[in-house]
Amino acid sequence: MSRGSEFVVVANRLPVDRTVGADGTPHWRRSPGGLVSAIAPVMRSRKGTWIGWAGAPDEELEPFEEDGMSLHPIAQSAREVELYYEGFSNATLWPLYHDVVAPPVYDRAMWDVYVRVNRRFAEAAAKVAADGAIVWVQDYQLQLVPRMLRELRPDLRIGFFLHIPFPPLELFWQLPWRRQILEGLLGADLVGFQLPGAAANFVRLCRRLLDARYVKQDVFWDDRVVRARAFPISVDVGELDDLVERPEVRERAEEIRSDLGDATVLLGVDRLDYTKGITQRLQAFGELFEDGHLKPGQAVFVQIATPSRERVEQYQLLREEIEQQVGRINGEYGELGFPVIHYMHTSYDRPELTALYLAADVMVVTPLRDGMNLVAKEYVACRKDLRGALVLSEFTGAAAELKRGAFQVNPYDIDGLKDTLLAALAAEPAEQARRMRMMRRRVIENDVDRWARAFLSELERPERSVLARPAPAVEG
Ligand code: GDG
Repeated sequence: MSRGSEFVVVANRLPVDRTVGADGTPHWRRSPGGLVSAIAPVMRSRKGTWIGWAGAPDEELEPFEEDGMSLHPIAQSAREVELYYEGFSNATLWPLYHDVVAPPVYDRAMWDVYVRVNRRFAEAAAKVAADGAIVWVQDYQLQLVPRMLRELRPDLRIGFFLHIPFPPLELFWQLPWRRQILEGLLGADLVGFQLPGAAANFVRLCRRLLDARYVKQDVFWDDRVVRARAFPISVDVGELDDLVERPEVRERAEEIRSDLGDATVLLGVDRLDYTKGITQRLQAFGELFEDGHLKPGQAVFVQIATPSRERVEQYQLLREEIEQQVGRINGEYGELGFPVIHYMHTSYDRPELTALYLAADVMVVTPLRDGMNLVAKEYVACRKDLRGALVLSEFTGAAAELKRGAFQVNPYDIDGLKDTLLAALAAEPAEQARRMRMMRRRVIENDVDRWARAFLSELERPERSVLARPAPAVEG
């Protein structure tokens, strides 16, 4: 492949999903979600290439064009998927970076394969990038790529964005490969995080673990300046606006409501993940019936749990736990044909999801830790009618922006969660509107397009040579 692209995105997954048409022929379809729609226009205008895995193991695919984007598939064997993706990414890094809410697995074979697969991504990026190109690496699966790529192609401008939290020093310290991960990230010119606190955690670690010098959020490393900055990600407000305006989506929302009777509708939408606090919210909801605060028929909880990482043991255990819990609560408080919890372990298309947002009186978002949480912002973006209430965990990135309008909650505090659910259920339309207006202002101002532009303009901002600067003092 010739060195051609001025702009390269490196992500674990390609931005397309394979679908099979009615005649049995496979097609690619652009993946839903804000990240892809924010980056797609930049890809088109800059002759971009997206490097990623197509989603099926043991498959060698040639580069191809789809939806105006050049796509460069990276092959992974079934064993690599098991050790790099399900293993090191999702059984080690994911729990470690989310406050160890599940115990991380530290396994040397997983680490070795993580290194090997990261190198494959870095080599592919080194091949496709034009001289001086911008390369934007995404997320925790690829933290070694910035350094590996810089060694291969020092001419490139490399950015990295972490979609999940970055843990405090005290937790990161557990990682047997802590130094390698940190040095991997320091290969970038700009390391982006969801929140300023995560950027601060990173800079503090660079100082304590690597003895790196820094000034504010600039780390001096290898005769370069590595900038650590926060760029809170958001949703595609325009896309959601179009969906909300569709008559069939509005009709579907009405239909969902009438199917649920006169009950007030609480909604949860999450990947089935132990970080999302699903069991805590269902426990609180169940106890409201036990205590007599709610009567069957008065409120229903619709919980969509999208299947996720189903081969990782912790996820299998969680699924069993939630299904037992739902069965127990419905067995206790449901009535024939009227369960109090409607639990769906499946994924829906965007119009159906939008109809659910429009049908919900209270959106319940209770993660134990979450980098941002786009579901909370999607709900707000859809409620142009200024109705509905958002219950939002303090431990989400979204809480930083939405805290004034949301009903904030600590999901570990079940009594507090119950009180907050009751307060949200009791909010009058005028209060709902006042809160929703505040939240909408933030979400509309800072949509995902603005996020992508902010990151890229910071990445492209020229840096004076570190050698031309006065020697920075060691702070902290
Ligand atoms: C990671 C970080 C950060 C969910 N169910 C269905 C469906 N979804 C969509 C939602 C939303 C997305 O998936 C989930 O995004 P979240 O932000 O809520 O959570 P993670 O998947 O954990 O995402 C997170 C994010 O990256 C971005 O940086 O905010 O903190 O953990 O868009 O609507 N979409 C469809 N059907 C479903 O059933 N189509």
